[in-house]
Amino acid sequence: LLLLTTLVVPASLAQASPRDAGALGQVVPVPASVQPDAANPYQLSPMAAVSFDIRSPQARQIVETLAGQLRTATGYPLPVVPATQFYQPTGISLLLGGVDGKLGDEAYQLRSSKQGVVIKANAAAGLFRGVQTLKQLLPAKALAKTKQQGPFGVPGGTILDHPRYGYRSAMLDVARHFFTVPEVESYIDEIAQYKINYLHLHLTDSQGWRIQIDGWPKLTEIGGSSGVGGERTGFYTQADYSKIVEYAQQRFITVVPEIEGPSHSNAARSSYAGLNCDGKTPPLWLDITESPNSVLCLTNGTAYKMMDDVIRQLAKITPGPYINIAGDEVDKVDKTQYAEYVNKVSAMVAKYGKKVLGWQETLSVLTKPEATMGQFWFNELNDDAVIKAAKAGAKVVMSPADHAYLDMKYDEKNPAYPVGNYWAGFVEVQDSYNWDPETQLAGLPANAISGVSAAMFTELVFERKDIDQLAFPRLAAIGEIGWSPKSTHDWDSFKTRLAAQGPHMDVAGIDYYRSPQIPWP
Ligand code: TNX
Repeated sequence: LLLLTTLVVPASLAQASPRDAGALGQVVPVPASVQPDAANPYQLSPMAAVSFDIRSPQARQIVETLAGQLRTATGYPLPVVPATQFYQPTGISLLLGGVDGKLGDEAYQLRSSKQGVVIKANAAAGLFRGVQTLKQLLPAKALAKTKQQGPFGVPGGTILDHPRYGYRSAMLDVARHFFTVPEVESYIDEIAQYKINYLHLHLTDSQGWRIQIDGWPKLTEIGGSSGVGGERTGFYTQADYSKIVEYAQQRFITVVPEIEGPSHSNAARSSYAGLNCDGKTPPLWLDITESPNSVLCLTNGTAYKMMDDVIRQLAKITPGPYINIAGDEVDKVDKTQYAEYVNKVSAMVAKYGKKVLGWQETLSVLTKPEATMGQFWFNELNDDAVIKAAKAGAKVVMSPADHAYLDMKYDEKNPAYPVGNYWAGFVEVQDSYNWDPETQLAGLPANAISGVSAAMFTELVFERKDIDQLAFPRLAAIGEIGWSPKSTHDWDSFKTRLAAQGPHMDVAGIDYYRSPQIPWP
């Protein structure tokens, strides 16, 4: 083991040229370090077993899934069997331990040689991330949904990999257009391939309220009956939501629920008169724009009563650490009332045992900045306040719209085509890649940054296939910005590696945008 560790070269060296890392480095996001051993590749054989650390039921679940995927295309039996540190059957093995604990739960080592592929990690999360790498190293045909001709090789060598940031999210707006449980689950499968570890669900907005809340049935009966253009209406029962949470958990992705307020709240206000200061419910709002007076009444107590119920119930069905209280775009909200809302609702989140996430606007008014993680989306909105809060202990997630908003169109071609926005400009794949969380907002302390988020608002996203076209391949770029060390970031390397993953996206059924910037095979 000692020998092995010393063989692993620093990322900067291994990645100096992607060609030097050879086939073992053709992965997105690029691993922290790659030590190829081209003379010693593995070839999956009909005799191979797929084994899991006998101490880890989660490792077993991961290999069961992997074996299932590989059996279809290879036609090999690939039995799932237990392994220990001392004995691994020939084939693919997942083992706990053997990786520096300081690198965290998501770190893994992948070693490929003629004898087999061994993935080691401190926790099941790392084993899962390592398996995503393995699937990218195998030829795409090994994961096809019909039987294929071998060989099914894996390049030889050792990868030691760990994330740059602990928070790497994909945000999906299910409020403007509703997406069903199976539609969200298939998106979870897709984002998992790029080592995303949080799914942020934008559950409410002016055009729809999508989560059932006991005691407030009209939120979904009325507020769930709308959507942009009257299309894609609906909501999740709490059981539906739990299904999504569990599906994500099995892919080592944590769900973060978001409830909008005090703006972006027309659907709630159409449902309950008491949420309006004039005591009247406005009509449902079906437009792509924000409803003109979409502000919760913050003086009669009803909104706070509702939020306490909502957050208590969400906290109960959300095993992850965060609840997102939104708080964005509040020009129409009285400043004192806004500050009171953000701090009161933050206190509710804490009372029910969760940590607060909010959009960057909330960072302007916090009495306890150290208790919040703000999601940055736009420069020059409240830069000084963001920096000040960060210096006072707030954490910041970076999702600058001109790089990380997946709902932006790729280019100026046919701006009238309905899918996608362009208020933040056109965002080609290279724009999604060429930025850095540490320099996006000058003066923001690097140690305040907890990660990145690739955000998909859906006012102009109509069908499930639009999600694929917009997210892929840009989500892969954001995934790499968030996972791989800064020293490895290099557009020419990225576009080559991404191109190599095109066939993998094809077999995974991802209907991605064939950006002309990428040399697809
Ligand atoms: C801005 S980002 C919004 C959303 C829109 C999005 C469209 C943010 C905090 N607010 O309400 O859906 O732009 O790209």
